[in-house]
Amino acid sequence: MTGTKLLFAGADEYLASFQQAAGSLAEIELVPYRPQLDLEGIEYLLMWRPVAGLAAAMPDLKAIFCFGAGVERLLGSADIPPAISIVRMVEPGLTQGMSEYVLWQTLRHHRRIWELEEAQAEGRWAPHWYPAAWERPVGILGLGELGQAAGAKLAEFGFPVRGWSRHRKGNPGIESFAGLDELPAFLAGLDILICLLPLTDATRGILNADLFAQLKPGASLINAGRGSHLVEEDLLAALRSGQLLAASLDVFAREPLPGDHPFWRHNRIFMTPHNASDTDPAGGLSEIARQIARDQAGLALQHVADRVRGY
Ligand code: NDP
Ligand code: OXD
Repeated sequence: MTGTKLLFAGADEYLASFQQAAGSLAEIELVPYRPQLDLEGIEYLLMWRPVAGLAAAMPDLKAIFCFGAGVERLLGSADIPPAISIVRMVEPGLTQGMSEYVLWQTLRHHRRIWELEEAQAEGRWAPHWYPAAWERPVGILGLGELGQAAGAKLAEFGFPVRGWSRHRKGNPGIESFAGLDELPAFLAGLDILICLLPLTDATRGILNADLFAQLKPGASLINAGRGSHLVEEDLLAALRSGQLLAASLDVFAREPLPGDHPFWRHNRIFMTPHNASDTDPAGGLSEIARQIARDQAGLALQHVADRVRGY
């Protein structure tokens, strides 16, 4: 018996690892996309950046599975018919990777690791002081799949953790703030702010001067949501004034970040090239197989992006 066809329309560099993972999954037959392929009968598509015209050219398409958790590009693609479900990626490897990134960067800011690295580079023995974790309130903008998991890890490490979302949450160890009305109370006195929001009309540019001014002076920013959450000039100004001490950025308005961008040479901006976390091919395909089985059993797909709310 052959598995259900899943058209792979992702970047070539990911194809081999997904093919390898699909090899041990009887439920799925991964079909690499190429022009002139007969698309008839293929009901499911795996995609990250929209391939122009592809969804509309698939007569039997039922759902698009996004490689990643952020679906703003697919939602913004005018040529994906509205009847096609767009499914966000939720899988353990992606969640674990983001928790690792958040913990790694939070500890970098909590312990001001760069001061030790600079001292070592200069051959200086320079022990330094840092507060206890429980004296460092950490806030997570976006308390969804990734924010809740990362928040739980930070709480385990003893940080007082706050989370901001549209709807109130009840996660143990995470103080929940909901909606714009509660944003000032969420921000007040934060030492470290982490952005794990989806990019929507409501969240674009949210990391701006007005928001930075509401944090504790000398706070740090960690952005792993999307580059367009950040107003770049406001970050540079807040670092100059000392309102922000440092920032970790994984995502950028333009990716790859142009070589002449001032972020590259800033000694308080720590960058990673949009790989805070990646979908694990085996975990991602197992999740897709599970969802396809639901669909074939007449059950609703899960984690379907809502076109109106934008995530
Ligand atoms: P979810 O959809 O599970 O969670 C999104 C969270 O944001 C929810 O808590 C939601 O609130 C909240 N939210 C959305 N809009 C608003 C708003 N206007 N005001 C307040 N809260 C809001 O997404 P994930 O956790 O799976 O992923 C989050 C994002 O992380 C992705 O969209 C992507 O941009 C980014 N990402 C980055 C990666 C990287 O490597 N850098 C890897 C993976 C994801 P509510 O719960 O009330 O709906
Ligand atoms: C994602 C990402 O959205 O990798 O999953 O950014």
